[in-house]
Amino acid sequence: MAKATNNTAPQVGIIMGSDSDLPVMEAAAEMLRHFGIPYELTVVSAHRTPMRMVEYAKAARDRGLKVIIAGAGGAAHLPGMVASLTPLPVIGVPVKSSNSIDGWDSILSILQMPNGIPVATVALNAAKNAGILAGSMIGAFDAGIGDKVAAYKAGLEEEVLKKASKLQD
Ligand code: RP5
Repeated sequence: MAKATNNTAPQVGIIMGSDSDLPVMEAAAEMLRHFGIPYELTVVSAHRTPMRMVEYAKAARDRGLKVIIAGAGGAAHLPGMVASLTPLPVIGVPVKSSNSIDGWDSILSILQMPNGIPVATVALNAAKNAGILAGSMIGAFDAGIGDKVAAYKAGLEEEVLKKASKLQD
C-alpha cells in the first residue's frame, strides 16, 4: 500500500491527507533519515479515501510500524481517526492549508480529542518536531536510536551556548 523508503521494514508511517501537505511533511522524513529510522510515506485521506484510511490504520501494527505521524489541514480528522483505529502512538501535525482559518482549524481539529483517544499534537506545520518525537519514542526501546536523538539535542545545546558566549564577548 505505502511506499517504503528502503529495503528495511519501516518503523514509522508518515501519512498525510493530501499531496499538498508534502512540502510540510517532508521535514518529518528528513529527521527520520537523520536518525536512521526506516519509514514509509504516503497519502491517506480521512474524507476522500476513508476505506484506505481504515485499512492502513488496522494493518499498521501487524506490518511492524511502531509510530504513525499523520498530517492534515482544515477539517483535519485524519490523525484522530487513525488513532481510534490502532493502538500505535499517533503524532498529529496540523498543516496550514491554503484556505485555512490561520491554521486554527487544523490545530483544533487535531488537538481537541475526546478522552480515551489521544493524539500527540505538535505545533502548526511542525513536522520536524513530529520526526524528532517519533525518534524519541523509537529511541526509548532502541539504544542506538536513543543515542542519536540525545546527540541531536546535545548539538542544539552546543549551538545555543556558542551563540550565548559570543554575546558575552
Ligand atoms: C486536507 O485538506 C489535506 O490534509 C490538506 O491539508 C487540505 C487541502 O487538501 P487539497 O485540497 O490541497 O488536496 O484533507
